[in-house]
Amino acid sequence: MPSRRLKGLVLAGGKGTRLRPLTYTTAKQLVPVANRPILWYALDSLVAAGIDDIGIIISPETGESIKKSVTAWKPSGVKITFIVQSEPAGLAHAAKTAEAYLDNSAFVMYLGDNLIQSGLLPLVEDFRKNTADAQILLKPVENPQAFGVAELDAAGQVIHLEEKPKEPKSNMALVGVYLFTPVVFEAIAKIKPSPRGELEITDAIQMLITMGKIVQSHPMEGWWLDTGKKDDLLEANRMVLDDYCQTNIQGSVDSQSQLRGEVEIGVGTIVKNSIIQGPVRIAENCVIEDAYIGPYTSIASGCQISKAEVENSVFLENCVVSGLQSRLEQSLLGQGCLLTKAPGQPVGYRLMLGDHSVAEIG
Ligand code: TTP
Repeated sequence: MPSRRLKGLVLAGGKGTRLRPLTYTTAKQLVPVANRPILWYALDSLVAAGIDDIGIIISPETGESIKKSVTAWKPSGVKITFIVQSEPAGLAHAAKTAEAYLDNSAFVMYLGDNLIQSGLLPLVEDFRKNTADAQILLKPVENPQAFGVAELDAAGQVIHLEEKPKEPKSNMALVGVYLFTPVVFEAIAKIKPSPRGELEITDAIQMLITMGKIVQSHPMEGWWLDTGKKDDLLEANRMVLDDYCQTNIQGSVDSQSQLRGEVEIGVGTIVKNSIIQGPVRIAENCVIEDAYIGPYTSIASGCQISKAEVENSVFLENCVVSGLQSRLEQSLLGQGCLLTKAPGQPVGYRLMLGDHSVAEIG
């Protein structure tokens, strides 16, 4: 049997409501993890699995910024096609929007805000050669109510799937990477929007099972993170720094400073009288002075941190953090945030937060 042609489909549209206020100005797939946009990890993963024809679903609102970022990522030899989804009407709707691009090819659908540790190559190779109509990845989770959940029979076959069930029949969640043949479009044509108004991919896969199609499932090795919320994003940042951060000092570090563990410092960054305890990634043109930067912190370019302690956090570009009384931890700062000591002797907190900002103050 000849092996199947396989394209990639990355979903980078959607609303990103759970990452507001960042997603008022940034597509959620472009929020960085260890100083690289989340989306780049999905693209890398597809390319590493031998897929060189990739469609990317974009929304009218954030599509241009996704295009710009993909141009900055793009390795040679990969064909990229952008497909606009007019409204975020669900994962199955996004797949349907790409039907013409996919042109009867089997495909790997990858949620652009998901990160997985293990390589996709064995899975993709297997799917190229076998006769399954779809292949899904499953992973045990602690809170199955928040995911698409699979019920398996004694032999491990998927017998039923449900999106965000109130009473989950198992703790096996559907990972955000799926392999489909074009028969999935027949299933999508038969499903109706869910109570939240979306065409759910879980319902489409359930429909494939109802139609008597072969849906194979595989347990997933390694970590999988859906970065849709702040704490998940910080967790992804921890995992990626643990796996990939390697000491590389391109900026300048004075003799009063100490670097411990794996620390990356970008070109033009100046570190003075500070302790940096890796794994930590600091991008270009930052100034770190009289500061402690603790493990699992990623700092994007142009940030200035002085007289402050920071740990387990992600800063986007051009943040200024100085004169903090307590350690800043588990924090996600958007571009250009200013966090400084109030002048004089303040008696309370002084905040200017964007809509849907979150401040947990001790
Ligand atoms: P979700 O995280 O399920 O949805 P969302 O982006 O709307 O986020 P939120 O729930 O916080 O409002 O989406 C998973 C991925 O799929 C993400 O990269 C966005 C993308 N997506 C689309 O491309 N089109 C869609 O219609 C939807 C719902 C999501």
